[in-house]
Amino acid sequence: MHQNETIADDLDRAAAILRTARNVAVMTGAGISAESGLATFRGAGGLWEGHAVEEVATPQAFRRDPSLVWRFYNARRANLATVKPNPGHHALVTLEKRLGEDRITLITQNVDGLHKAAGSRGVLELHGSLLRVRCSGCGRIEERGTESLPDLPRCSECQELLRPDVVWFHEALPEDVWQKAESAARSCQCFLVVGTSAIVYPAAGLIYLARDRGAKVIEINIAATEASGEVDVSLRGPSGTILPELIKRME
Ligand code: BV8
Ligand code: ZN
Repeated sequence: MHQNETIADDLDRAAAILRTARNVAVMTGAGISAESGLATFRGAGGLWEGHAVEEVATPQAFRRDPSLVWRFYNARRANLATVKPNPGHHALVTLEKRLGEDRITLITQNVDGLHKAAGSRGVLELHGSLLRVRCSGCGRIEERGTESLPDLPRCSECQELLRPDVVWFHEALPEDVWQKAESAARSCQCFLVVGTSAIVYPAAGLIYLARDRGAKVIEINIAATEASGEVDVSLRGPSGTILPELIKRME
């Protein structure tokens, strides 16, 4: 059995699982945006100017050196202005149209806003979004897109420091978003996990929650991950190719 025969068989098995599932939950990570040109966290060693992401994306780092943290985020926001969704994002929009919004829940760990840009509705952004800022004083949230911000942007209402509206390490995820993601993982028959190393919790825990509640788990990734040993079907390849192929086989 040579390579692409097994891929074809696995794609057919995955398509059959998707076709028969009443409810589908999809969870994506940085890998789905890699083909849009956005660096993943652990692919490039997760480093930015020599800093580990876990060092910069924390409340402590922001308290210690807010302009360093803003330089990190402004660089990513500026880069975001130059990228667009890829066929993987668009395939998930097609899947949502095929299943209907009440039968699919799209959960993402990404903060790049590319699922919404592609047209996905009701995206659960577990870790927030680079396109929004939040006031560290009065808590106001503003959509600022990728417009360039000063190194130390301040709130127009209370003059306190603004921060990116993302969930940093050692911060709790937004309660309402987490609850919806958890209940989607509990009640789905198919959990499709795309482009994540399954290292970051509590997001990665959704994979095992779904499996333990009887869902079939399909993984799309270019490499093996922490979760690969626990999935029902593992589709090895770039999501920009695999996802459109998978959706096509659902016809
Ligand atoms: C919290 C926003 C407690 C910021 C991010 C157990 C329980 C709870 C917490 C923990 C726990 N164990 C450890 C923790 C602490 C920590 C954690 O998980 N640490 C890890 C490093 C071990 N978790 C937390 O701190 C969380 N907070 O639980 O607080 C608490 C609870 C209550 C009250 C108060 C406090 C918060 C976690 C969120 C952190 N914020 N991002 C920002 O982005 O700047 S996480 C960051 O990593 C990104 O959001 C990213 O999405 C996420 C996960 O990374 P991946 O998306 O998987 O990306 P990665 O590069 O790792 O992998 C890419 C994959 O794609 C690879 O597998 C690659 O093979 C694949 N790929 C590449 N190209 C392609 C591809 N696949 C397909 N096609 C391709 N073309
Ligand atoms: Zn304010």
